[in-house]
Amino acid sequence: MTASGKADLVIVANRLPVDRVDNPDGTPGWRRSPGGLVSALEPVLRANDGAWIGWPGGTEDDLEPFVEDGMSLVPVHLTAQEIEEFYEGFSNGTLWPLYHDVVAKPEFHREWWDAYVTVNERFAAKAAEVAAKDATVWVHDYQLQLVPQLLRELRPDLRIGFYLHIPFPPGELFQQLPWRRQILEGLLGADVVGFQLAGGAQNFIRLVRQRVGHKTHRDLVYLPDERTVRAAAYPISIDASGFEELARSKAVGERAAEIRRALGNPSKLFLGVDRLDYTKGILARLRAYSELIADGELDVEDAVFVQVATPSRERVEQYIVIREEIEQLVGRVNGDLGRIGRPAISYLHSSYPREEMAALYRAADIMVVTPYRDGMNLVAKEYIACRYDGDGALVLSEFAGAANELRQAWLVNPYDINGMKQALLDANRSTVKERTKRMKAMRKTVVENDVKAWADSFLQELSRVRESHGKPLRPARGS
Ligand code: ADQ
Repeated sequence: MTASGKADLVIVANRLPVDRVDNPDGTPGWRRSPGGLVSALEPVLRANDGAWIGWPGGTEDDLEPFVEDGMSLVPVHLTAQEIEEFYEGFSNGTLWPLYHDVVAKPEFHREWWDAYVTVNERFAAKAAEVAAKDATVWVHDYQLQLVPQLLRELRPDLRIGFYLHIPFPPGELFQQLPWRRQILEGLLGADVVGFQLAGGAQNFIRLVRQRVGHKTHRDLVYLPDERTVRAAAYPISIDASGFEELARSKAVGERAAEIRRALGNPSKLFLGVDRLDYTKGILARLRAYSELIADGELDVEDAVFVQVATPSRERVEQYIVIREEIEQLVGRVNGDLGRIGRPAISYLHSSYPREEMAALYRAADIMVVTPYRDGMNLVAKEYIACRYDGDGALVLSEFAGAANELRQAWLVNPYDINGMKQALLDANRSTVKERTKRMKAMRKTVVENDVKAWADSFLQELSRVRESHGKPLRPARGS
């Protein structure tokens, strides 16, 4: 950010890339959140005097812009009622289930929509205030789909990009939304609308043609004011070399061995790692695994399933229900099938630092990722990045965006319990030769297409549109 408080690159996301912590002296402070998005965007942010606009979490309303870890951060305030109606309500009770194949029933409430509009207006106003003349603004995710259009009305000089991290649904589902047209028009305020998969981009283009009536050709939408909007796929990835480096470290290697020891040195360790969300298919995979034990195909004496579930959206009703269901299933399975010191499922409801995640990935023989629908799923890619030894098996849902790239995984349909049981067995019985062949191919994909390549390709596309408009982005040093 320049002395005038203006930035040439502005990231707009629901959350700021930092979490509130208490300093040792008791005063409140900030800690950088661990996500890959932050590490991908930080170098570009630095190279372009960038700023990041987002909600800091909580309801404090007196936070001024601040610098943390070299990043200029601009807080947007939410009231307790807005957290309920905009965040828990319209974002996570309406859009999240609607965009994930209605795995849970979306709720439509007019007051939630009103809060969504109000909060999107606040984010747009803040971005308009912070962006320098001809700056580039990159808006992220389903909570902020109205921001591109609102911002364009305030600041027609800007280059605006939007990226959706979750799937964009087929028209048959999207059309349930009472405010479908407003969302489509909101997104059309961007110059480039990015999706995880080509299918999402095509769904969007088709809906724009049918519902808004604009002309389209391939991945372009032609607007009456002569502007064009590009809608295309930019599959997100991870900091692959960072994860590999962690996994190779002595400390992580030792911790991986310690984890296996603590579990009684099983000959096979199955692992699931997810945000505790009903889209992730946690129940179905644990059911499939427990049936294999009940059938005598696996034995608790030499196999264990470790399921790590990060607490998430804990005040939303559907999340309270799924948590109870998982806990009941784990209790029942362990009660029925476990032995002393040998639970069938080791269940952890907790969040861990990256080092511990890398150690879990290193320790796991079979990584099980079975969402009913997932934009990408970074856990699958993180596991691959950590298996520098070339071993390890990935069982992956066809309905995760990652399945598009990781074709050599054991692909499953999470609705088909028998099919999942078979895939778990096949992965379990595979030879080292087969596993390393598959892993090698998947590692090539993940290493060559990391999160930096993702951010660069999106921003490059954005700087190509409206060539006459604005300054080109300065690439990060070393790229
Ligand atoms: P998520 O739904 O959150 O992301 P995912 O892509 O798997 O799903 O990312 C989860 C992240 O949280 C991973 O980086 C993982 O390491 C971390 N994590 C999970 N459990 C953890 C734990 N117990 N402790 C610490 N960290 C944990 C959304 C979309 C995805 C899309 C991403 C990025 O739903 O489809 O891949 O955004 O675009």
